[in-house]
Amino acid sequence: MALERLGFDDWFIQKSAELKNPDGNHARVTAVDRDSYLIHNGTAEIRAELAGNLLYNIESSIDLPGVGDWVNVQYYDGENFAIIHEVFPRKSLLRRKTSGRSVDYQVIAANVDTACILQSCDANFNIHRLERYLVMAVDGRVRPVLVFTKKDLAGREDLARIESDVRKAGIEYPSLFISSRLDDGVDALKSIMAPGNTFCLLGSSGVGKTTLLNRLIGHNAFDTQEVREFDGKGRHTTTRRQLTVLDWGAMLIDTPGMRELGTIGMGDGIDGSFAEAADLAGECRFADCSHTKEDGCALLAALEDGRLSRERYESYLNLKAESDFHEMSYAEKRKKDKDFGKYIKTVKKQLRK
Ligand SMILES: Nc1nc2c(ncn2[C@@H]2O[C@H](COP(=O)(O)OP(=O)(O)OP(=O)(O)O)[C@@H](O)[C@H]2O)c(=O)[nH]1
Ligand SMILES: [Mg+2]
Ligand SMILES: [Zn+2]
Repeated sequence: MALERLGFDDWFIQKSAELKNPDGNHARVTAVDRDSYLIHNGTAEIRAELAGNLLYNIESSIDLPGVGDWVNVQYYDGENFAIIHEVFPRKSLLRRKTSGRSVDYQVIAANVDTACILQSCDANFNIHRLERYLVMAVDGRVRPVLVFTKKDLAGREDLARIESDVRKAGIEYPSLFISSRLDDGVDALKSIMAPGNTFCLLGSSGVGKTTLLNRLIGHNAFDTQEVREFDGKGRHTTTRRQLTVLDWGAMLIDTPGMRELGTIGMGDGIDGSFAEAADLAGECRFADCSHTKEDGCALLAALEDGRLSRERYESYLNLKAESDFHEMSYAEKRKKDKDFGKYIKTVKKQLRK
């Protein structure tokens, strides 16, 4: 299998010129499990680890290779093992705030063309969660597709409610209702999964990401587990991010279900997925309008005359506030890290004198 079949196109060929070693061995990261990696070079999947130098020079966990990244590697042990030396620039990136109080990003997957955002029709459907996933995708330059799973567990009214909630929220991305159990709607998804393109499954634990992957593979290649009886939540069965090349040539990344979906510094993603609200915000009289009380606020005017729904207005402001707040702390943290780096360098220099 040539590298092109794994998605290495003109864009990456061009970007390779920016690397420290443009002529290195290129490969794609296919699995990440803490500090151990798998890479594919078109011929074989090989175990890999990070070069000490790469680890030493990163400023943030976002700079670490993630599943889907293109990397430069050096082979050892007769091509049975590789060391990752460099990460290619990314065409697109799904990332999220690391969980807990730290303000940093974590790579979910890189160089993804389409994100399949899964919610199950029975219990998991939540319009605000959906909005967060959309922000994440749009912010990362990834095309979203909404996939509503476990159609077999939902009644006609449930499906109608989901459709109308999505419409009311002004969400216009393509959507599919499927049942992996009954193999219903899976072909429709398959038909949009073009060879050479990379897809990523996103969604809470238990919505049926891995079950869908197994369906597309044709057998139960990966573990799945019943959701919990008492609250219908998943059991966090999948623990590593993994890229599978499907037999018709499309690639699909399965991910562990996410507990938290913080949006730091995702202003672009928010403006992209709330385009009409963002356009209105551009028309406010004051550039620093808070859209809550000012005269000449275009958002408030649109809210008043019904062009913008209250739900949409509130989601937009909430996500913006969260994103801006974290952006500020993130910028501060980066600056501190940088200052600290400079300080270490000066100390080292002085020691050498
Ligand atoms: N009724 C029904 N159950 C399904 C369907 N798809 C998946 N399930 C069940 O939902 C449960 C959870 O599925 P998984 O595929 O493990 O969920 P996941 O999203 O991969 O979860 P994590 O790996 O924990 O993130 C399993 O018991 C599946 O059999 C479906 O279409 N219909
Ligand atoms: Mg899973
Ligand atoms: Zn305003």
